[in-house]
Amino acid sequence: MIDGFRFLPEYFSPPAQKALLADVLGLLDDNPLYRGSMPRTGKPLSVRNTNLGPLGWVSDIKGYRYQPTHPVTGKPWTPIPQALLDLWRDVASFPAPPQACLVNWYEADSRLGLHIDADESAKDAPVISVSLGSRALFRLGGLERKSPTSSMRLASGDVVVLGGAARQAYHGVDRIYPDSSTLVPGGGRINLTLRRVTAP
Ligand SMILES: O=C(O)CCC(=O)C(=O)O
Ligand SMILES: [Mn+2]
Repeated sequence: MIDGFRFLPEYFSPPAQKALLADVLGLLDDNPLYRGSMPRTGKPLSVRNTNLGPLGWVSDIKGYRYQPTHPVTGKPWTPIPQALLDLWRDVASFPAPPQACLVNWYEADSRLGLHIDADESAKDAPVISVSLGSRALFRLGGLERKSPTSSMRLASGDVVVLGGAARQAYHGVDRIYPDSSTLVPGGGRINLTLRRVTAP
């Protein structure tokens, strides 16, 4: 496994998952899920997104970027919930807080192609990911698209840390296992990724 990858199974207990999910669902009214699109082609993304925090990751025909406002409502994103800031303090080993929490909402047939998280200038901060709801088949590769990959299932409450070399590693989600959890309404999966965007 590539250096700097950490898997923290069941980091969040079932009650903590419920509380975190309630926080996130409660914030969707002000930060509605929307469907972004691929740069250049405009092809719709398979997952719907929203963000929390001072900056949010956005993808549209013009490209990938971070911005302080929701692309549909034009309003600032709501602050990142305390439980996620606590997670960052606990595992990030980074002296400044995360600036973006990307919320990915996977439905039964959603997937996320192999990619590197490359739109942040704070390259020495990890990306920390929290899974809620149905299980996912997560694929982790190396520094090149053609590097060998390995797959693992991520379940509700699991946390993954992409730090060190793994921060620049290819990764993606091949599929989810819909209805493997009843936590998320509709049997879907929510993934939350905490990111530091600018160097402190
Ligand atoms: O859903 C996941 O487990 C990974 C999400 C991810 O890689 C991303 O949002 O960049
Ligand atoms: Mn990613």
